Amino acid sequence: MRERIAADLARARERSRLLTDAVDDHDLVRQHSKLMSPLVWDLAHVGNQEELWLVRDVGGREPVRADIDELYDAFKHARADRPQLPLLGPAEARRYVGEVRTKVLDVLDRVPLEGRRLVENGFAFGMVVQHEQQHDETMLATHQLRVGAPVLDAPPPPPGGPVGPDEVLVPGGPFTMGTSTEAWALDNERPAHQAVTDPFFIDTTPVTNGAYLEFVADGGYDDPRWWSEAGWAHVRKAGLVAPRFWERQGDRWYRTAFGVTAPLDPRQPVVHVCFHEAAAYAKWAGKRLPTEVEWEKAARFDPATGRSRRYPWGDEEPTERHANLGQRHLSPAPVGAYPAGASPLGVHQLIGDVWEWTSSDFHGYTGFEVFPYAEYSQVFFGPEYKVLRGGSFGSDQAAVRATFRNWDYPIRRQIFAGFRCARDAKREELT
Ligand code: AVJ
Ligand code: FE
Repeated sequence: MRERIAADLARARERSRLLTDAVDDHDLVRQHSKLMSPLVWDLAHVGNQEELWLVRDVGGREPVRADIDELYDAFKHARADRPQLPLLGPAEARRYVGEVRTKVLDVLDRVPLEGRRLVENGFAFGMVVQHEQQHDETMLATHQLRVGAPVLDAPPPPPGGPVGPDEVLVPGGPFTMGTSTEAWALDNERPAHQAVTDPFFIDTTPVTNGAYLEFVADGGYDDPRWWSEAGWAHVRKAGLVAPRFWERQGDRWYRTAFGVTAPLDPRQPVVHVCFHEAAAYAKWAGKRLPTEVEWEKAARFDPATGRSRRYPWGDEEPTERHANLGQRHLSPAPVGAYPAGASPLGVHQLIGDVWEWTSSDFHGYTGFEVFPYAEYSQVFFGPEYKVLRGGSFGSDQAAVRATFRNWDYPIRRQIFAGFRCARDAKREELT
């Protein structure tokens, strides 16, 4: 287990380093969007959380820098205000995270991984790995918002392929949702419990750019019929006409990703849409967004055994054959690119590619217990946030599984979010 933890910590740090070494000091300290922190804040914040949990709490060691806790406490300063703080500069931040990591590797060598719930199965280390990987995805989103010459490079995703029918029927009835056994699952994924759905249809793939373009071309953004009241108010006020980073030149559409503008790929899942856009498209298509319960059932339920899997393809960890994860590619992959990652019912690309908006508000499951701190999940429970599932091409495999829950405001578009549609099954469609 220690080796695996050390490898996961190293992979996260390699990614953080790549994302922060890619730009010069000026781009590291400046704010690329009011929605995001300066990259140099993310870097030192990752180190500070690692220090708080692993050096001080788990390791019982002296603080490395007790004087900077306040600067890197996400609840003390809004993202928009962070550039004005007396932050560690690029060289200092790099030195700080390195010093913390050296101590953490020593703690990892010496501390018993049992006897205290926080360290059982390496949980605290797993939490810190996931935290760094989540910030690596946030930093990738900052890169997407940055204006200037491209600095990131990665091979294109694998080609698309056949995906079968447009939608599949998920049988009604109970299934096991959430987990009580996944070692590194976070508090909001717990506990395992029985959830029940009616039979429903869910799309085999995320909604593609090509399909979404039909909604745009049909005047979808100008027609209040498709939008909720809040969605319509937002689309008008914000002046939305298409997904973020789309641009029309004559009668052709282009998309800019990480500084590169290219013709829209009609087979790739749409990305950078807000919840309101997703819900409006679904209504226009005669469908709706899946609930979070439906999404998880489609992703985990194996009708042959009645069991819930860890991932759509089974219980094995993702490989590059299963899902587009880990920033291996800098875009979603075309639909059908991951046949090995499909669920037993034939639903593709649930994990990776794009986060998928669901219609559900973010709440704790029945039996939820804060662990180990309320500021990870509990303070966000309530109707202001919508749940997203499945991870994106920017998410690392340590920080996604079929029980993993993400959340954001329904107007946000900077995250790598798309969606798929669902609909109720009619009586005559049940076999
Ligand atoms: C789970 C992605 C919503 O970025 O706000 C990072 C993850 N929590 N540091 C976020 C997180 C604390 C969180 N999300
Ligand atoms: Fe954080």
